[in-house]
Amino acid sequence: MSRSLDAENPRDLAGHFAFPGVVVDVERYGSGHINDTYRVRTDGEPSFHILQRINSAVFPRPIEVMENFVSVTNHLARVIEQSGGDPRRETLQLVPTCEGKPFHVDAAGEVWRATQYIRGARTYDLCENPEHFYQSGVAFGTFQQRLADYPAHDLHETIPAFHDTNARLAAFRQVVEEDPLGRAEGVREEIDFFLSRPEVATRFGELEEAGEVPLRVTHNDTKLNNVMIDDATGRAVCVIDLDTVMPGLAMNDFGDSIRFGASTAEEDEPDLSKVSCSMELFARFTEGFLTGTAGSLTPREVAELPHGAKVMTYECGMRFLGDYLAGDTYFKIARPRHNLDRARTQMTLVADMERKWDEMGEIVDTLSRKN
Ligand code: ADP
Ligand code: GN1
Ligand code: MG
Repeated sequence: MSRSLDAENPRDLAGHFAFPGVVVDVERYGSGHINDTYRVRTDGEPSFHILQRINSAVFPRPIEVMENFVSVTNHLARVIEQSGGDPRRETLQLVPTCEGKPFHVDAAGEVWRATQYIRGARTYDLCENPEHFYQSGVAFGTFQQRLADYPAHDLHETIPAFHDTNARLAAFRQVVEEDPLGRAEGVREEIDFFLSRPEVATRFGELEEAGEVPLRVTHNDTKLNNVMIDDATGRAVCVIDLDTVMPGLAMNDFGDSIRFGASTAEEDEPDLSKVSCSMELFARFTEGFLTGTAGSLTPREVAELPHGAKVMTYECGMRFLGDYLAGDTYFKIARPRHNLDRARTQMTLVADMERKWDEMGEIVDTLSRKN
């Protein structure tokens, strides 16, 4: 993604934050598609820290992102403390700047923040252990619970209409029509895959409008690699990547987790024969999510969970393909056609879910009776 030139490099930038000790090194970190993430090492205690530049092309008002971040993490810290947990490990917390501010604005106007590094834990781009996925379900469900009494109207909408799938379809139609790089001709089949399923795009907007499902404060980016899993215990420690915490639908948080974590291959796997939606992983996550949300979902929300998986996978695939057509301006890419590979895995998953539809419904139904 093109960016304005840095006036300062990440190492110099680290000097603006009140880390303990002197900065020893700064390295690129993680595999997120959006922000620039660095791990900073200092000679103090603790020695590791996370430094991030908020992607201003994706988040046009990064200061609002930071306002949300501060109030959501303060709220989470209070709730975690009240329930006897450790807020220093179970929620992200900001490391302030040397001037005591929550973020630093560099000479190019880019917004940087630092958080404590969650030690002894890691994120996974592919589920290696079904127990981890179960744990992530508990964590994302609990996350929703912990924010259940948060005043939603106080939150900024950091990306307007983020999971308005129908608006995403409209944007997709437009980029197909404009076809700025002439790439559409080579991917007709992929384009038709999304255009031929408009009912997937409209489903949740209609339910929401009819008042059949409630708006809640949700995470909205519930990939497995947005939850830290403890190396020693295999338990989920902390939900991260809070930039899209906004009012949203429970089914979307459920579904985004499934599209990423229940896949038998990584999101950008070029060999589609490796890609399918594992029913074992689907069931494990469902169990975790229902445990974490602890009876707070309405029967309609529970019944819509399989649709959540399909809608989110469809939406994400369409976003990847739209970005490929637009010239890869949104998601970071590491190779040509990277976004096309990502779009194809999502299509493969949608088609596989369509084949396994009855089974998905039965799993949710059975597990919801148990919980
Ligand atoms: P993006 O929005 O680009 O996905 P994330 O906030 O998810 O950025 O960070 C990218 C990766 O960096 C995460 O997947 C995780 O591996 C790592 N990471 C982020 N925050 C922390 C943290 N506080 N402690 C340890 N690792 C982190
Ligand atoms: C982005 O930031 P990251 O990598 O966790 C994207 C999500 C997509 C995801 C696809 C703000 O998530 O919406 O589902 O990539 N985040 C934003 O992997 O657009
Ligand atoms: Mg992330």
